[in-house]
Amino acid sequence: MEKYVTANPYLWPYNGDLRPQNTALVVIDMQTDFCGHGGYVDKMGYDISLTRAPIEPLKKLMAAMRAKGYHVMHTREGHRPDLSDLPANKRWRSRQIGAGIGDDGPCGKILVRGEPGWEIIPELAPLPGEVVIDKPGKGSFCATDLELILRTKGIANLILTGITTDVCVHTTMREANDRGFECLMLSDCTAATDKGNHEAALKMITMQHGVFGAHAPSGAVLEAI
Ligand code: C5J
Repeated sequence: MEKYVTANPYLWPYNGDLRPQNTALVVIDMQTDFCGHGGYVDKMGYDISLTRAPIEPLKKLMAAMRAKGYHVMHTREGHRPDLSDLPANKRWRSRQIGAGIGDDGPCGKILVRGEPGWEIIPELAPLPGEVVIDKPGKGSFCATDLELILRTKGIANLILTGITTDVCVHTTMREANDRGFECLMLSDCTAATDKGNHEAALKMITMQHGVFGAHAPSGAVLEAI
């Protein structure tokens, strides 16, 4: 029986093949560095109440999807402690805004693997056995084994959540769409450091009848599953 999420601009997934076996909830970069006090986003001077907004809806969604047996996966943006995977222009750019990646901050070295700021926040911690992807960039497919894992598990549909809508979540959606994955971004389980950018990122998805996929509030997924 076909099953769909009521989404914009089309009922998602396109083929109605929505099952726990072929669908993953991907929770992107819900780390202290992006939504905690003293983390990277806070140090840059952005309002972390914006990036914290998805926490509650995500808790509810993760519990529901886990209970139904859907795949739940997580990503963490961060660099090796020796910074050998940190491009010079990324380090330079972050220093210009006062939050140098690899430099000491209130939560340890900013965006460095193993540091307190790099950890996923405890409220949304992965459960044992859930896939966690460590990525050095914005996209979750760049320099990671995510695609291999998804293909091995037979996953075709990705429900994309986390922070930030316009940077890591959007980059991941674009990478995934180009690889043929069917993507849904959740409007209340994502957030940007700028409200206008969040809205714009959602609107971009809807162009050309869903050029990167579709978007919906998490309530629509809860209803469908
Ligand atoms: C950024 C992210 N904004 N997770 N990373 O650098 O969106």
